[in-house]
Amino acid sequence: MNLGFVPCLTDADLPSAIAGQADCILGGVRIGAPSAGPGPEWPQQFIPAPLIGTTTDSLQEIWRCATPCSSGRVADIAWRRAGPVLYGVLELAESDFPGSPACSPLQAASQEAYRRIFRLLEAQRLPHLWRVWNYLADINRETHGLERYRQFNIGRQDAFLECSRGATGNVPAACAIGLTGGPLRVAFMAGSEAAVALENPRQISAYDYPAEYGPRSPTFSRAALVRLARQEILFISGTASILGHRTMHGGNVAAQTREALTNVAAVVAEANRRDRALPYRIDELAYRVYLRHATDFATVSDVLNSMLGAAAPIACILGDICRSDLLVEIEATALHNLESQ
Ligand code: 3EB
Repeated sequence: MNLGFVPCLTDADLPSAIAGQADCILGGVRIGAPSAGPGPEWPQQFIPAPLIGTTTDSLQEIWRCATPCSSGRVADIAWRRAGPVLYGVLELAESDFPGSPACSPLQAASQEAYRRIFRLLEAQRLPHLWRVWNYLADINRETHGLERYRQFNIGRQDAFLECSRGATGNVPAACAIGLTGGPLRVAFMAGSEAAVALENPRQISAYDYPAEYGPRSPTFSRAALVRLARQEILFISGTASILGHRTMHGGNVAAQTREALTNVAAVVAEANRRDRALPYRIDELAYRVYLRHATDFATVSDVLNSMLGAAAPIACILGDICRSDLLVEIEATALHNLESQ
């Protein structure tokens, strides 16, 4: 089993990346405009958020393997599997969840989404959730007396606890980004082997955030390092301008970008502490950068270029960050082939 990871593909690039072997695409994402024709046959998360700073109106990312995948659809999850690795996509409309005074529709939908994912993983005997990509409408809006991101955190944590997974320590890498509307959209990667969960020495673990950020802490680790037979994946979670548990540089997007990238570098250093043979470099990662304001693009782009060089593949996306005072969030992924390097 050999995986390939191809970020930042335009529609024109896609055919050569697929190389006529669509049954070998484990899954992926499409960011920006919807596809002109029918969607692909692999599980694809669609993120209907504008791309910034590019003339292309959509970008895709794919995870590929060398042999055809098995696939299925259960409980609204579209999934594909290649041996010990599974990629899945799920969308749940909040309107399908009536909620109650004690539990908002978003909280209920979030809990149900994770419950369904955990059930699938048990059924597939691939119990280890490595990375989750969460997108939800109006993430900073307050309803039911609580910001929607905080509602999501309650539902997510309840599902981890209900499914006996624990909500601290060895939890997946993740991101949680706000869009202007639409269902709760969750994509995930999971496998037969546990990932090594990494934390950032510059930050308090998110699962230990104090109550000022909501009644339940978010359930994610700063990064997940996945060891496969001949490969390794580094998933770096959404990373922002947070030191300890506090937002830094309110209102200063250049300083927030520098702080967030310094946090990414600190997480990369943590990965390298456990992985002596083949160090990761911040200029080799594939990035998604979320901006709250499209008008900040030039400023953010200058900082990214000066810290990463101009060659790094970066998708810049208009999206809301889960704290109102955060202007930018950065996530990154890398795949290493252990033998060929
Ligand atoms: C932070 O560090 C910024 O709730 O899954 C980053 C990555 C953030 C993941 C999540 C939230 C999440 O707290 C926000």
